[in-house]
Amino acid sequence: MKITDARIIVCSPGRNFVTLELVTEDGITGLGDATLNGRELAVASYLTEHVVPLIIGRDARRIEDTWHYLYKGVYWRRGSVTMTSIGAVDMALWDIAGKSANKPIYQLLGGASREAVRAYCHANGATVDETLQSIADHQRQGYTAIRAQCATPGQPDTYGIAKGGQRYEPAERGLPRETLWSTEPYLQFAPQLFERIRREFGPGLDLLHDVHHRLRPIEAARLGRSLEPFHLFWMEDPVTAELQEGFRVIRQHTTTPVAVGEVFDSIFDCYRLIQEQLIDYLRATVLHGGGLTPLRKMAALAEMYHVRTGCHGATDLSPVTMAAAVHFGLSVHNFGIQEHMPHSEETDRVFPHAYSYRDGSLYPGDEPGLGVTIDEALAATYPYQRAYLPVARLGDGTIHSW
Ligand code: EZ4
Ligand code: CO
Repeated sequence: MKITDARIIVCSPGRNFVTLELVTEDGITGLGDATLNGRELAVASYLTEHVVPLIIGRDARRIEDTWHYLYKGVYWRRGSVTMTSIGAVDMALWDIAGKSANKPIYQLLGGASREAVRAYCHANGATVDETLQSIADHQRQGYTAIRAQCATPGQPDTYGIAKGGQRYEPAERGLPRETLWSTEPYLQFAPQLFERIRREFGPGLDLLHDVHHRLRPIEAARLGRSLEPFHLFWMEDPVTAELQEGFRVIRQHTTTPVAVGEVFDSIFDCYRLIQEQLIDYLRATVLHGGGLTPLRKMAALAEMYHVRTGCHGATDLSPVTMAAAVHFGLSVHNFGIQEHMPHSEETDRVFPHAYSYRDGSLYPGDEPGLGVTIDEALAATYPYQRAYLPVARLGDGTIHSW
């Protein structure tokens, strides 16, 4: 089953997406998401110039072989642009495998390990009252696990806060916005926020929180310890994982569970964190982690060490990646939870999909493959628009992790 055609579709229905479409000699098409937020065209060009010529004529059934061909064959291994490109090809090949077997992909991954993929949503607010209101609204939509973010008083640019009732979307058109970050007020405020939330909503609700890589290890240890009375489901990205030893410092001081990995691009980013049991949830995505092929291996390693999956599911991953995450989460034994940030209506119209949300969970639907298509005519009405994630500075002007 030879691959005869490969196309890269760039569109911007509210935000930018890059999509790879592979076509086989018998006319089966497979879709792969290739979106790298803020660096979209680098992946589009990598695929067009360097990957498409390599995969035309290859057997679409040889998924594992193609993955290693692209991973080892590049010589310059890893890196987000390379791994996002390989992830897109891998996703598209699994889509083709599912369609040619006439089965949803989770049926090729060992079948369903559970009835549904539990999802958590985002509740955020410029004030504590707004965050409490947002949690209540999301509970009414059926969510039983909610990520809570709130602007630190006096710091309107705190990560994760939407503008004027809109949905939170970090990338903005034009050049990067500069935001201001201050650690100490945040460390004092975060436990006050979760104290209020527990008081209002009781012990039953699962609460998550994203630190977004902004702390140093000992600061993260202090945060984790100060949040212990409110028993979070997880504290996400407390420090950057470039310094893996940082997680040891956190672990020495707190029992608050730790999640990390939305920027990981291979098992080499996390094998020590897993084997030393320094984390509890692995957030690598099917896309930026290099595809379903390597994600299954990461999950298998994590399973041995009681680490569960909690895949990134922000809106900068297209519905193609969301579908892959739902099939993966339904099948993998050590699934923990799936992030769910619903896409805009514009995005859902461009990418009609079989997966759906109901009562706090995601369901893959019955379509063969990933169950996602792209309306190319509609996509063409939304041309690419340059957009960047913000950057952060400290009060004295020093650049900080955003
Ligand atoms: O800021 O995906 O947990 N979710 C997140 C996201 C990230 C964006 C960056 O592109 O941290 O909102
Ligand atoms: Co995050």
